[in-house]
Amino acid sequence: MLDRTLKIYIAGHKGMVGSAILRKFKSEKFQNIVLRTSDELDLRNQQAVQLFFEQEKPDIVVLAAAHVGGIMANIQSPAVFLYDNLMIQNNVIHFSYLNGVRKLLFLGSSCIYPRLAPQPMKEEYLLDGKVEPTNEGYAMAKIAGIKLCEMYNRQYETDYISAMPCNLFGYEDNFDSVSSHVVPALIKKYHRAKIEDLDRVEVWGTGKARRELLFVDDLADACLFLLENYHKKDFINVGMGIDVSIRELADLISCVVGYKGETIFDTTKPDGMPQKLMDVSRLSNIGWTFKTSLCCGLELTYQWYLENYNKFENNYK
Ligand code: GFB
Repeated sequence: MLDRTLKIYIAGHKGMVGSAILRKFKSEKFQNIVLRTSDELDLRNQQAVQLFFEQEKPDIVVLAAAHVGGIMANIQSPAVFLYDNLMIQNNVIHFSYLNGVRKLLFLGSSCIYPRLAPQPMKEEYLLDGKVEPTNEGYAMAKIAGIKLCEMYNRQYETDYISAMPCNLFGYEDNFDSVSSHVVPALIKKYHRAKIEDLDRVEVWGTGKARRELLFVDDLADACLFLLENYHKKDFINVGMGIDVSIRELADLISCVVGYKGETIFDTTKPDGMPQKLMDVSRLSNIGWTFKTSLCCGLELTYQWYLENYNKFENNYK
């Protein structure tokens, strides 16, 4: 078990993933958590990151800071996804090493795998083929992050581990109509359609693409589990090992929201990767499995949206 007095820096604590990890660590009574907002510390800025690490000297680093977005955001600004993420992870990993960080957890994404990888995707399929073009910038950055951790471990004998979560959703997600991921986008669309009594909701793509979706608080639980139980090994998948089609997901979300109208599919919009289902046996073999079913996670997220939606929906108070 990790000593609760260790100094832990959670990079990216304002985002969906980082805030879930912060909640988890607080609930587990960690007493010495270091945080910086992106206004206080721009992780792309090498000198600022150097100074921060020299001053704070954390024992453990959780690298949840990243430039993230859904399929459309990735298509629109691939250079930003590649550049920002490379800069953030290079700075945080390198200055962690130079300042004696004992353990670092790097968070990636299932989009690192080849577009046409056999399903479910095992960790060893990395770099067996070309990645999905809609998220190439993000995937390349995350692959570089995995390799950076692996090579620092190899050359410097550090203990930097990488977790690759499947698609995530939950509290503090981004509900922007264009740049969000599918779950917040559909919660917002179905909720608006219910309130405005609209006949139909438009969902992007064919509805046939398949995604594995994990509630973000379960990911946070897995992160602590990995920090405590996984050492100096290859990267590891984190997910449920179950996927759904976007059509099934849309039906589930419309049901959770209580929308009674029709769903239509806009096939001019991209599907992205045809399927992203991970093999999670490496993780289950060491003793971790998910706790929140998809349906339950969607209900919790919709509840959170209703309680917080003035933040996103000033027109729908
Ligand atoms: O969540 P999403 O943007 O992520 O889209 P990706 C998942 C699927 O949902 C795609 C469909 O097939 C979308 O076409 N979809 C349907 C929608 N309606 C909507 C909608 O209104 N909004 C959105 N966003 N999707 C991202 C990557 O890929 O996933 C990132 O681009 C990252 O790099 C992230 O890996 C986890 O799974 O397609």
